[in-house]
Amino acid sequence: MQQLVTELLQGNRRAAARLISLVENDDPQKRELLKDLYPHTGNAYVIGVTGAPGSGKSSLVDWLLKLMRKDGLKVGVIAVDPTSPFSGGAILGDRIRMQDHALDQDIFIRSMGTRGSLGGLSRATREAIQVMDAFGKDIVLIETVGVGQSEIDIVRTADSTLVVLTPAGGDSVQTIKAGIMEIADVFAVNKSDLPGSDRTVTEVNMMLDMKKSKEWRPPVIPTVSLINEGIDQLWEALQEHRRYMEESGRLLDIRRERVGRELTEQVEYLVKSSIWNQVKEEIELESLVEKIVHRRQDPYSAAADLLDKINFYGQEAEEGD
Ligand SMILES: Nc1nc2c(ncn2[C@@H]2O[C@H](COP(=O)(O)OP(=O)(O)OP(=O)(O)O)[C@@H](O)[C@H]2O)c(=O)[nH]1
Ligand SMILES: [Mg+2]
Repeated sequence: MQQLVTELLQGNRRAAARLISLVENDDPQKRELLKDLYPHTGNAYVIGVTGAPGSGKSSLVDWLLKLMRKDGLKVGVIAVDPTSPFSGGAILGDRIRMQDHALDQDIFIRSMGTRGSLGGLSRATREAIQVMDAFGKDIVLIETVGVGQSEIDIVRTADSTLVVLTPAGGDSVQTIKAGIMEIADVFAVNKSDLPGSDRTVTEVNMMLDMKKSKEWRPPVIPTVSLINEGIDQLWEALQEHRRYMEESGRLLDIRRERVGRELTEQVEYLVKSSIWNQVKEEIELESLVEKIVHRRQDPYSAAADLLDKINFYGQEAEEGD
């Protein structure tokens, strides 16, 4: 296992792929591995890309990859699809023009679905980012389909978030989910070759102007990802947001919040698993459930008894001595 970490740090792609699979599958050795990786992380800047299905996220990512590579940046891409049962590399062929990048040693692309990521896609994504970070990527792009809370959780891991909209085509932009408006640092109005694009750009700008002024006002950039249109401006806007995050201290703030959440999560995880391991060793849970379901005991006192039995509160054990 230690070997895997060494190989990753040496730039071995197979080691990277294996490590991501291990975190995805919640392998028991995962914690140890992530611990060893941690000192080698902290360099990667994470950009989230989200938007409705088919809005053009992958084709935008594809163009952005080209510009990033031109700037000499090493890039990792994680395509997260909360609606897909697939993980690994297979489906990505369609999603991102792999053939263009497959031979590029400094690009690493990985897709993640719900299968395999036991215990949460957003957690698995976070850990995959750690692997790519330690692997030496300067930028990690996370593409995620905008379908609900899950993508918002995922995007909370990003340092900058790009939201991809398309011309409203009759619908008003007012229908854009409030949560999505809140998380955007940069907007792309993609498919700007289609009618209604100018109106969408104007409406989004108006919505943003109505908001209480924040320090950072998200720019709205029309793009056509079928051809290479607006992508330079988009990359420029993303870099500007990064500069803002770094110079204002916001980056450190959000990373501090994130580390705080992760620490809390870890503590809760450790406490929970240690309690349950003890409980399962000492108590027949099934018979307890039977008792409760037949009303011979209530769940409230049962839970309290349980903790008493493992001496959770640690008191009065030697009362008689
Ligand atoms: N007219 C037009 N079509 C586009 C443009 N960009 C992408 N498309 C088309 O929109 C479809 C979806 O593009 P993708 O880049 O796969 O979009 P996506 O958001 O990654 O899709 P999912 O990952 O499935 O949610 C494809 O058929 C593209 O050809 C554009 O600028 N204009
Ligand atoms: Mg896609």
